[in-house]
Amino acid sequence: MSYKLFYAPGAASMAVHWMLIELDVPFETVLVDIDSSAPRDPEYLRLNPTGRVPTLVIDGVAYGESVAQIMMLAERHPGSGLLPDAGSPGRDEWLQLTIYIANTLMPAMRDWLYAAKDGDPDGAHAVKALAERRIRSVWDDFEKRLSGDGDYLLGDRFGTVDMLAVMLMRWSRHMECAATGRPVLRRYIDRVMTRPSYIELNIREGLSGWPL
Ligand SMILES: N[C@@H](CCC(=O)N[C@@H](CS)C(=O)NCC(=O)O)C(=O)O
Repeated sequence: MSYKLFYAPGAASMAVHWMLIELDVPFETVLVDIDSSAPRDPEYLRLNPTGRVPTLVIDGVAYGESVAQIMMLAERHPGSGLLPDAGSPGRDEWLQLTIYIANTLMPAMRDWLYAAKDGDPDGAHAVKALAERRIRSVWDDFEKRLSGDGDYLLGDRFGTVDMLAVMLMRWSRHMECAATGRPVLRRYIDRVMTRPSYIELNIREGLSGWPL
């Protein structure tokens, strides 16, 4: 299996990069400058017509969508322990939470971060306010999950949903609803960030300064 990840530091590629590190499989990375105002390289657009990151090339075939990429990696490496096995207790809950993150949290984050670029800049304030309301309701859900016995979103095992959640919590750092402002979420972030894979990810992506 060969993997090539097109990424930008701290972007939606972060969770996929983290997953590859957790799986401890060989992979290549290619940096994409998503902040440049120059048109995206046509070569890149051929791989991912949205021009966004991440793009994951698996055995020569390019795929977009970070959550789908994580699920593809999970399927290709069964027994990783990063998700409940097919047919095992907890698998349905894993699917539900993964889709909830992809359908509810990720679009709200995109709306907040790109309100003025994706839409009418005059309406950006209202879009961001609605996005923030949606993000708060997800944090409420995560808080409930983390107030039980388990240390992680799906109980006592770290997994794919935690990589997605922590990446997205990081994105909230400049929002009024920053995840770190909630003690239960802050303790969870502090727990996850001690993982060697997270430390390695931050080194490889040159990230620092979160959480403060
Ligand atoms: N739903 C996509 C969202 C990807 C996305 O929005 N990526 C952002 C970075 S976090 C990006 O590439 N932004 C640059 C742009 O929109 O031009 C995914 O999860 O892969």
